[in-house]
Amino acid sequence: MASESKRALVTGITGQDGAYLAQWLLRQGYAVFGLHARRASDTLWRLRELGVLDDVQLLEGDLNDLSALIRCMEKSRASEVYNLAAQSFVGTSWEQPVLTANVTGVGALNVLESVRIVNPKARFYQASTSEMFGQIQETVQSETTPFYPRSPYGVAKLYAHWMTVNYRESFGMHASSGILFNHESPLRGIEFVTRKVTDAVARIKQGKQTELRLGNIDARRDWGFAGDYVQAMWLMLQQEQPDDYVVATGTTTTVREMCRIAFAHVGLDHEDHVVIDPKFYRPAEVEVLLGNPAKAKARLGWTATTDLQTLITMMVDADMARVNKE
Ligand code: NAP
Ligand code: G4F
Repeated sequence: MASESKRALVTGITGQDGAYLAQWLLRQGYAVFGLHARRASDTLWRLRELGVLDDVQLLEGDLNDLSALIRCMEKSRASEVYNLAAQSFVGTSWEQPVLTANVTGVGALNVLESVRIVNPKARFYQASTSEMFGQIQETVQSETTPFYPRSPYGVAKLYAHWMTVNYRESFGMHASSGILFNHESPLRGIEFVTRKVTDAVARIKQGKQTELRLGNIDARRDWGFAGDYVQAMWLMLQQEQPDDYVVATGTTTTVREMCRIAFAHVGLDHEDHVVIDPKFYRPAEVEVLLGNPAKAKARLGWTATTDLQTLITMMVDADMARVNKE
């Protein structure tokens, strides 16, 4: 039995980070509750793949339904609340800006409100993002770098970020915000560029596809492994004082180089298969992101353990096995 102080509610538990965080919290002895939005198709595959589906308790609800969130807080009696749910795909945020604002922005406020109403002493984590830096104002981004979001997603996340800061300052809540740079894994959604590439590499290698259509491959990202990053979320809520932290590797790489690594792992040359398709260009691009994780290292004792080569080869191997099974 988990103690009363080790009860966690995770919104977005069916997503990439939600699944890894659930696994991590279960290993720490928590009773883990997850907000589960009703969908027509299966969204539980990640929890199943990590072998934790039967160990978490799913509670029905949506980020835009405050009454359901209040009920989840009451039922779970959570002492820690991790708000990971979001419309998280940047590209979609131009097609569905209002939905993105409602879910990714106001949805976070709903979670904060449910905590304030039911148990204001519960500790709260907000999944903020390096997308808030957007058109970067400093070469290396830290907690003090000014924000300049470049997408409806980035703008919505910035609203949620400042509401988290505001609830900390207004109500004395233990509310922390992790400004996480891109993090990936074999559980990454297929629409994000790393997984789109590793899935295509597996299909091309096994003769099921010939080309891979991409947008701006000169963009640079600071990519880490999601399994490492969820530990930083947990560490933030174990601190005496709430605060905001950049979580990153401190290395930036182009999409082009990431492709080269993925294709080379199975003996292919990316230049033989990658086709540039303007359809995948964004109305406003974030050209480069590079984080400084010094504060997370000094205060949380957290560092990224997985370099890009290791991460991408892990993802290609997982997709090779998946495609082979199809
Ligand atoms: P993800 O795989 O896209 O997962 C998003 C989760 O949100 C899913 O569980 C999804 O549920 C849920 N969700 C979406 N709309 C919802 C709604 N209206 N009500 C309730 N749940 C809803 O995202 P991720 O990569 O794990 O990222 C986790 C969080 O960190 C997100 O907030 C993301 O914006 C943020 N973030 C991610 C990164 C990164 O590189 N991965 C970096 C910085 C910040 P369904 O499965 O039912 O759709
Ligand atoms: O993989 P992406 O879609 O991730 P993006 O836009 O950086 O957002 C991810 O990381 C954020 C943290 O910085 C999170 F907050 C957010 O939720 C999400 O997890 O695109 C990465 C880069 C972009 O510059 C994009 O233009 O790859 C470029 N790219 C080039 N061709 C492509 C493609 N991206 C996608 N998704 N698909 C392409 O075909």
